[in-house]
Amino acid sequence: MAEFSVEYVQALGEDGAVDEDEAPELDDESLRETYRLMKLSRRADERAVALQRRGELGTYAPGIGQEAAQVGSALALGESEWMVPSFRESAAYLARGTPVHRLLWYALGMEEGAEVAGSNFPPSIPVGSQSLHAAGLGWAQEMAESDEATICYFGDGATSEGDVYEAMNVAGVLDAHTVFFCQNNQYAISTPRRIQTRTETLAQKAVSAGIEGIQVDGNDVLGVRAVTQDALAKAREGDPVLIEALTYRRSMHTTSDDPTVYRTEDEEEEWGTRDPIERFERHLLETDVLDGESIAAIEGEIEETLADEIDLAKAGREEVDPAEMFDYVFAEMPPELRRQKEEWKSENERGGKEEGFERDE
Ligand SMILES: Cc1ncc(C[n+]2csc(CCOP(=O)(O)OP(=O)(O)O)c2C)c(N)n1
Repeated sequence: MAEFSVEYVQALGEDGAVDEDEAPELDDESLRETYRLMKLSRRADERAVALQRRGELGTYAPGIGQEAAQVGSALALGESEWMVPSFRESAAYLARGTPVHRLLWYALGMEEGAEVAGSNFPPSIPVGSQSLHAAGLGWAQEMAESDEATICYFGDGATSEGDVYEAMNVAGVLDAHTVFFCQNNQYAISTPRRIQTRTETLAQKAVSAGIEGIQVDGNDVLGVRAVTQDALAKAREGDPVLIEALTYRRSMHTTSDDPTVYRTEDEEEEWGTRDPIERFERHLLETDVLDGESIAAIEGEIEETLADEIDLAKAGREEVDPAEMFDYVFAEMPPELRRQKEEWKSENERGGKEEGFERDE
């Protein structure tokens, strides 16, 4: 008979108390940098949504509310280790040193924003499919006897996809160096977690693949960092781990979604009181790692960075011929696609379809 239990970790409580047994050892500089990245991500997402609303950006999936889960985990990863994201990982990308303009290029439909940059994969839209790539990368690391690992991000909805189970199962069998990082943000578009699956936790899905599963408070950046560090250490030795980070998507699924039609204001407010940035900020103020002045300086620097990055994104977009959108699907363009490209170009020359950002979905 098999028996299992799922551990839940929290290092920085909602009341600001730190459990020293669970918290990672980080110096003040690292704590400040963690905070800066979480704030940068929040503001980058807010600016991106505003750009989309003005018709200057395509569809965008903000990670507002998930900054602790993403920054805490991404900072645990070594620079040359692989990050395999889903489509909501702006904070993880920023923690990996990706400049904001690259994230905007992706949302502008530019090929340049969808390249493998450093050891970061591009966003993956088919839900859960990237977990297979991450299992493959982790297997390659095992075969190469590498002491590195791979982290893969996906959501609660993705755990209902066969791909995610298959990836965890094969990772377990082949000793892949993969950490599966599930951000349980309580929703898969409008489907709430409670009807996503009958299992009590998502972490226990690891049990069916024979790998370790653990839950962490995903709004606690210290807990996430510690749990991910541990999981990566195991993965580097050929023991894959599934982490379920309990968090909340505070804004819309994407800019084409209106969450007010499927969830209540009361619920949003309740999760608002657990905001990961506010919780961490309170802790850093109480421990004198930050004060009002240093916070204002960080905020000022972030606004300047974003202004420059948005200019860079727009300048890059202007250099690209939108007709390129037809170019990257087939090695040899089929006649029908060539016809569409020609048609698009001639419309464009007549000024018909130049204002190309109207659409959503
Ligand atoms: C295979 C597949 N099915 C459906 C979709 C449409 N879709 C896009 S996001 C999404 C929900 C994903 O939810 P979750 O995995 O919880 O991640 P989250 O969006 O909350 O980050 C769906 C159904 C898709 N992109 N790919």
